[in-house]
Amino acid sequence: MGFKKTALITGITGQDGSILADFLLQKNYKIIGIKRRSSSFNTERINHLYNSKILNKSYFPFYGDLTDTTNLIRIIQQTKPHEIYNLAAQSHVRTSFETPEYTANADALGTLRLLEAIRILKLEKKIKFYQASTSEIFGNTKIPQNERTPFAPTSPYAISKLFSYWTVINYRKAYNIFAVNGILFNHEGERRGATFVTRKITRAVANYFYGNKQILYLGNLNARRDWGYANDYVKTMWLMLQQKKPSDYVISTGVSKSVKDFVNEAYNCIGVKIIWKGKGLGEVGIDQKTKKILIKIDKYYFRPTEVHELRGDSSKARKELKWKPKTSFKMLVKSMVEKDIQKLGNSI
Ligand code: NAP
Ligand code: G4F
Repeated sequence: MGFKKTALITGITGQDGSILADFLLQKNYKIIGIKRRSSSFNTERINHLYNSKILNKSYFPFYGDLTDTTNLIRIIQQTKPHEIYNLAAQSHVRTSFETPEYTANADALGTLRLLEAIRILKLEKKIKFYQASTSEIFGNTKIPQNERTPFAPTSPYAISKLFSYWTVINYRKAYNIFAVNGILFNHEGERRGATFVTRKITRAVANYFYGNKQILYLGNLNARRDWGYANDYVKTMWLMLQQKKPSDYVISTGVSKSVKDFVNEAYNCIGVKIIWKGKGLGEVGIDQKTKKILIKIDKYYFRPTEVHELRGDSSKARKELKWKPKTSFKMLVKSMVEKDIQKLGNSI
């Protein structure tokens, strides 16, 4: 089978890696995926690719880890990809406060290791490099944030990602590598990890739909995020690598909503109106009809330092990449809730 190009995806078992793989397979790419060894299955999102390996021989998995330099060099040497998408990361902000050293090792040094591997193998002119940067690097700065906004990271995760951001720019300037940062704002979807707030909420709604009365415990309800749809966003990763010149881009919807807005919208999808009572740690969300308490606050989910609001200005991407998001907040929430209802329905 004549492949157009070969793409190496780190983090292929994650939300974005799996969606990007689907996208690139449709573009006739050969996919090299790096996955970690795990004691339990971590390939739920990419199991369908194993079939494409058998049918089309287009997906080739390798065991690897961003903390293991020799393994990264070997995989790149062996596979010689045209494009590398570095999506692997310890991507949970709250967890990064508990595992700061590991987070820095994977999220900061991991990027450096990949870029050094390109240099060591003398592939600077042959490989284009995409780095999964994040709106978290802005921290609590003026809204809306764009490519010119100063950075103020407020977590070990964001600090590690900012190290990677600058490393990409340095390697681009110093060694002429086509390397770019996609500064993506929060993007969610049916494959979102269950510990991120959106999926945590849509799974709770699905449970309630089937009569499970378990209470949903959340942290800061007032944080605001610019939530887009992951399936709209992965295309921009590819677009950035198809430009004539490497450059960094903010990808966002331009609309921010609070965690409480997300909860209201998600329960609304199953015809439940939430009313809020109390304040601070005592605030509760109640089903207006049944008067049952559905949501409570648990201080465990608060972060030592919080980013209060993220809202992106993606004018540069809209103009230069000719991209805009297709999915509204309402459509995103509906799609996630419906998928969780379907999934749970299949399992009971
Ligand atoms: P995700 O679902 O948490 O996926 C992370 C991926 O990285 C998983 O495949 C995970 O493997 C892998 N991984 C973690 N540590 C690793 C290591 N040391 N070595 C190799 N692989 C490792 O994250 P996502 O939402 O798809 O996000 C993709 C990337 O974009 C991440 O870098 C994230 O920080 C960044 N980002 C995400 C968003 C967002 O809103 N989703 C926004 C901006 C930036 P396992 O499956 O084995 O855990
Ligand atoms: O869903 P979250 O954990 O996502 P967060 O922290 O914004 O990070 C995500 O987006 C970043 C892009 O800006 C990515 F770089 C990163 O990898 C990840 O994908 O939390 C969203 C908000 C926060 O303000 C958090 O404090 O929701 C608040 N929240 C309230 N209750 C909660 C909870 N977050 C989680 N995870 N769990 C809760 O119970």
